[in-house]
Amino acid sequence: MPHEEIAPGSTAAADVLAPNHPLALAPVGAPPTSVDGFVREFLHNLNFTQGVALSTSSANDRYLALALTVRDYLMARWLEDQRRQTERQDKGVAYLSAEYLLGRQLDNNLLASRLTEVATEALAACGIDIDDLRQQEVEPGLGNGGLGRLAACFIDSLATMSVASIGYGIRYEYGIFRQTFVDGHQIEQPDAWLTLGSPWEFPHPEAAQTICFGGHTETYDDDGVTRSRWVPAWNVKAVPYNYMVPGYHNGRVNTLRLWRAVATNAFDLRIFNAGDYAEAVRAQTFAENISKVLYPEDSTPQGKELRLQQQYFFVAASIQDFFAHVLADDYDLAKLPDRIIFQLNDTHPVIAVPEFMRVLVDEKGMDWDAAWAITQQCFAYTCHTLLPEALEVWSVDLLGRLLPRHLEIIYRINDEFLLAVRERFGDDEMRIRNMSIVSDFPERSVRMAYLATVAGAKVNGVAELHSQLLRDKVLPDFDEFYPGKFTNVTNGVTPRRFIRLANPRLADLITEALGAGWTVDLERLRGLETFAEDPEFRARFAEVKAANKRRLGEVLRERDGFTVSEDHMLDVMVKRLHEYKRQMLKVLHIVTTYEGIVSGRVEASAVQPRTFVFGAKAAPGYAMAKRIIHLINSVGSVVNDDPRVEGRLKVLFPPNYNVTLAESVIPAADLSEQISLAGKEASGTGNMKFALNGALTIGTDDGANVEIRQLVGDDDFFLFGMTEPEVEALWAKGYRPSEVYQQDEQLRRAIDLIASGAFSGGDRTVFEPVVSNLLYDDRFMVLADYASYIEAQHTVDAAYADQDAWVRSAILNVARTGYFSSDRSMRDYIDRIWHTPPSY
Ligand code: 26W
Repeated sequence: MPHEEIAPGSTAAADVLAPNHPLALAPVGAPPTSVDGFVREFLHNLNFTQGVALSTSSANDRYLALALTVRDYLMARWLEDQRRQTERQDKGVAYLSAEYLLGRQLDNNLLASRLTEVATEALAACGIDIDDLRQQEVEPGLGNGGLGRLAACFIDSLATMSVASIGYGIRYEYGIFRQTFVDGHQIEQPDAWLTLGSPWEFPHPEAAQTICFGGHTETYDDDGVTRSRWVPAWNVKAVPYNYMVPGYHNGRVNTLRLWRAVATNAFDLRIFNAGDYAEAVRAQTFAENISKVLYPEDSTPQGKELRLQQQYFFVAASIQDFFAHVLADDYDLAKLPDRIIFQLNDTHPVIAVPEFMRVLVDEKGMDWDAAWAITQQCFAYTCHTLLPEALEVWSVDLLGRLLPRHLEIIYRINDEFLLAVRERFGDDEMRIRNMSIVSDFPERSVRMAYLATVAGAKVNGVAELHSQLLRDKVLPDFDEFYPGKFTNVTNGVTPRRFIRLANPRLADLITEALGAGWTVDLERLRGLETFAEDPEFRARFAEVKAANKRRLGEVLRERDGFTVSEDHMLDVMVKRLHEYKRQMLKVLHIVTTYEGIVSGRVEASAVQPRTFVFGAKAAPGYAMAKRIIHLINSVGSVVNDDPRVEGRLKVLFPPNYNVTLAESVIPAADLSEQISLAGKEASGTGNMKFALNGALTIGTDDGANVEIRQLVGDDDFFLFGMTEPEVEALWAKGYRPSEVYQQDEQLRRAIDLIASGAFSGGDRTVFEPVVSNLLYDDRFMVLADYASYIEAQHTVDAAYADQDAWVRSAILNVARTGYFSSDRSMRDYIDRIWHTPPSY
């Protein structure tokens, strides 16, 4: 029977709730409330916040009331941690990131606060299936891919490890676009994630900061000292929205602070009264555009003014916030490096460096040299790419218009840096040109990665190979000039979201085998190695995988009308669509297998039944990536409709791959495709999620694949393709893809089939650009690695035929990849970069 609605209670005024109040600080270690208590709070929120009765409430009302209830149980801890962070003035981390790809919050927050069971039962008592409410939540997709998801994993780990830290970013009104397919083509729709209300955020308009832009600079005499100041032309308000970041079962709640842009003067009343409404709200529209939408470009910067506005907007707000609300008023500025380290998540927040200098020198009156010495200890920089086209530069012209004082500061930093380079290496003009932060070609511009490298106390890549290539290929002169500055921190993923939440069956099986505790000490998964030898455990592990496939089947049926065959190998490639990641190589494998069967050359029964699953968004302006999406969909239609391969081959490409879908797809996968050209994928983090969920990897020697293979071992990893030095050697020798095509009959058949129009209703023009790109350009050496890839896929087929051995391998993958917990990444950042004190 559903409970009755309840009447409002009364509370006495106090700073924090009385200790016996149901929402007051509960001891860590037990659920903070009973089922009855939860029912009462839930109905209270439904009645008094949503303003509806249970009987008339919508699913969204119920979801919101549930979210508020969970939130309430985290609140006392959050207030406590906020109080402690301002009280204790020891060193903390400010993570500066333009992206946080958070995924749904409800389940994570239930898990962190031990409320999952209590809430499930409480809702059941009200006649509600909690699963229906989970589906209500639109995930905050405030990121593009790997970099944004990494930031989300890191803040989860920081909270779980009780590290004093705060995440700063942008509260985009529209996150990454929603992808749909029309006739196989990608169509982008705006992601209006806030429409039905966002119960996880706490706006604080009273704590808004003013952020200035434009104008000019001038010098003035300050008691005999010549000083500079910035006279800006316009400004906007940055309003903070706080989000709870609960640690896992440790009673800790950190903060993520995202900034929203609003107009300083909502509108000009004079114009409004004169009747020109459009003109009156123009300023407002202009200001609010700054946090309106996430740039969907991944790895190819669009030198757009609005993007630079976004970057400066959020870092300037964060630095002001730090000085105004985090740092004690009487704090000795000379000791700033003992108090704060700003971690720069790629170059997007690097404009924080001149902003910090401007605040110290122009506003706090500090001497330049002292300020620079401090700044160089207060920042560290993580690089997430090796693609030259992804290294951000800003034109001097634009910087001068938007941030004139910052440009001056950058020039001075560069002048002094180049002077020091001359002192060390002599007048080697070539080297000076190569190292200059300000470059002259193709137009006068600022190389943000160089600025970050000069300013940062440390510079890190995101996997061993990547960090090595960063030192050897991208920034060799800097490595020589700054010995000890470069380091590595291999990426990681949070086991809370990507094992516990995404794969509860596996989580339970692991707990049964190893006991509790592995979720926060993932190296304990090693203990599963012995279980891999136990036939009964293998059977149970196989049953978990099978159940996950069934669940994925349900999700995809509901979402897209797809059917997933349980007896198929699930071969999965999910990641952004980019040529360097080589979805085309996967397509060639599918077409080769298909062509082999339909031509009669290969016996269908000789091929393991496989379902190929893709998930990928293409940047809206990336024409080749969109064509490849169209090709995948077209190959899928033909293959799925062809009775000759029925029951053998299937291609599924659910649209709008996001964190929520990842949580269903990854636990169901048998084979993980990590097939980038060696030297191109900085790390990859999907690769880690798959291995930890018991998929075997087919992969190149690239990014973190290298470390995964080292840990897992060659017997349980399908390696193929050239190594990075081999790639370099082939370029040096001269790479002619058309020759590879001529010499490999199987490859020729696959490419010819695409070129023939077999996947485009006989129209040969549709995929002609894809084909000629492969034959005559092939920047990512798809054809060069083709033969090796196909051979490795044969090995996969043979291995899959022995199910028991496959399952053993899968268990060993889980057992040996505990290293890839983002908790370990955080420990490495603390030891190698941040040197923050033990947590409290
Ligand atoms: C628009 C400019 C731009 C440039 C670079 C946008 C986004 C980027 C990112 C650096 C791209 C990115 O997400 N990189 C990925 O970062 C992950 C986390 O470290 C790595 O695992 C991936 O290998 C890397 O591609």
